[in-house]
Order: sequence, then structure tokens, then C-alpha cells
Amino acid sequence: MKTFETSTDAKGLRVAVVVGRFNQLICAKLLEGAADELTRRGASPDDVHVAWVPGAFEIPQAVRALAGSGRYDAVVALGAVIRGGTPHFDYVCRGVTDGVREAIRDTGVPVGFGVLTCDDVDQAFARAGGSDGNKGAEAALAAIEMVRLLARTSDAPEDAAAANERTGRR
Ligand code: INI
Repeated sequence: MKTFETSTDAKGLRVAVVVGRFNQLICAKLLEGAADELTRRGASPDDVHVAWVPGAFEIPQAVRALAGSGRYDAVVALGAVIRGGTPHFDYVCRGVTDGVREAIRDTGVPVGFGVLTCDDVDQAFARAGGSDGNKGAEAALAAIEMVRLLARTSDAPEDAAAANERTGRR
């Protein structure tokens, strides 16, 4: 089997983070997780640009604009949609997931998807730096990996042994 090498090195990457203001306490924690992940993996804080939007429904439009600007290697989308007693939840969830997917398709720019869709606030806090990790950090990591993978898809995949030899990994 041959494998395309990827990497989780964010050095030199310019990343836009789009974050919803709705459920702001939760979203701020997602942002903290994403920013920490990007900088810990080598991105310069000056190259991480944050765009706040009113709510999850507005996320795709900002993602599309930033991804299409040609100025970013990747975008990270962060938000928190929490189920209420009406079908509104389903419409907002559908809007944000379809919209972000379309932005990826139209621009080809990797977008890490860190939009929580939760039954209640406790579940959301658990996923925003609580007992279930930080989905903002996970989305940032996914975006980095996709940038690195897409940069290598025109290369031939390598034997695992050859790849390890080249990168000095065992
Ligand atoms: N936006 C969210 O990000 N999370 C929610 O839970 C939410 N709820 O529950 O309504 C929400 N609604 C606002 C929506 O995203 C838009 O900002 C609004 O409809 C204005 O276009």
C-alpha cells in the first residue's frame, strides 16, 4: 500500500477563523482552542485572523468570502447551535453545514468544521474545552492536515518505509 504523506505543521500558514457570536461564551472557548492549536503547531499569531459573525447561519457567507479571497491557506468555522423547542435548530444546522460544504466545493480551500450542534448547553460546554475535548482545536487541526495533504496530492504516494526514511520517522 502507498500513502500520501501529510503533516500537522502549521508553520507559515495563514488561517482565517470565522466564529459565531450566538452562544458567545461557548464560541469563545472554541476560538481559544482553535487559536491555541494553530499557534502551538507553528502558525504565527499575526497570521491567524478572526472574523466574528452574528450566528451560525452567517458563517458560510463569511467562510466563502475569506476562502475565496486568495489570502488564506485554510479557514476554520466555529459556532454553537443549541436545540430549542422549534424547528429553527434544524434550519440553522442545515444552513451552516450545507453552506460550508458549498464554500469548500467552490473554492477548494480547506475549511475545518467546528460548529457544535447540541441538545443543550451542558453538552456544548463539554465539547468546548470540557470533558469531551475542544472541537475548535479539532477543527483547526483538521484544516492544517488538509492543507498539507492537498499540497501533496500531485506527488506520487510513497511506500510507508520510504516516507519514514525521507522524513526521519520510525
Ligand atoms: N445561531 C447560533 O449560532 N446558534 C443557535 O443556537 C441559534 N439559535 O438557536 O437560534 C442561532 N440563531 C441565529 C442564526 O444563526 C442567525 O444569526 C439569525 O437567524 C440571523 O440571521
